[in-house]
Amino acid sequence: MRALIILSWASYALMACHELRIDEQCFPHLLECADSDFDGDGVSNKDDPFPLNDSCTEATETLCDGVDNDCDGAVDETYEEVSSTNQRGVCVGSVKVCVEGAYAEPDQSFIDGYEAEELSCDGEDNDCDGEIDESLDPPSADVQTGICTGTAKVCDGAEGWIEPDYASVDGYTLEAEEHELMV
Ligand SMILES: [Ca+2]
Ligand SMILES: [Ca+2]
Ligand SMILES: [Ca+2]
Ligand SMILES: [Ca+2]
Repeated sequence: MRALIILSWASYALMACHELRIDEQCFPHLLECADSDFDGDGVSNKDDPFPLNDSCTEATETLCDGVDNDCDGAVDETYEEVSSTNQRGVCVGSVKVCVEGAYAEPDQSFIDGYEAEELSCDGEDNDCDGEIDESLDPPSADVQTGICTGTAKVCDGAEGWIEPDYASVDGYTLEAEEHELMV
């Protein structure tokens, strides 16, 4: 009989806590119950969306820990964003991914404008190494005659590839250009 009474009291207490959580009210005679932690998961009853289940601690999952914290059947389907290690160039703002319960660096190939090796003349640091438009292989300039043979275009950042300053080519003269264009 005594066991039955204790069991009944516990059931009442649990039910009361459940009601307290739903109603978000704090009745004086339930304060002790609200601050208890029946399932021992470290979250007090009043803050625990599942006060009787120690693996369900969140109303909406935020932890990347391999556990279905909100008991909706999906593990780590949402989690708190953590910045990825490389925050340079087009990688600025990229975040880590959650893989098997642990944060991991993202696959950078999915980042807009990312290049494993910088290839684009676009004013962007595409390979996220801290340098913009470095070590590019420029295409040939439009004029490939006379002393201008072999000249290459110049990277002008966001403007892209532009013609070189032909006047800076050794031996260049306006007459030479006119002559070459007439040939
Ligand atoms: Ca979940
Ligand atoms: Ca989780
Ligand atoms: Ca770069
Ligand atoms: Ca670039």
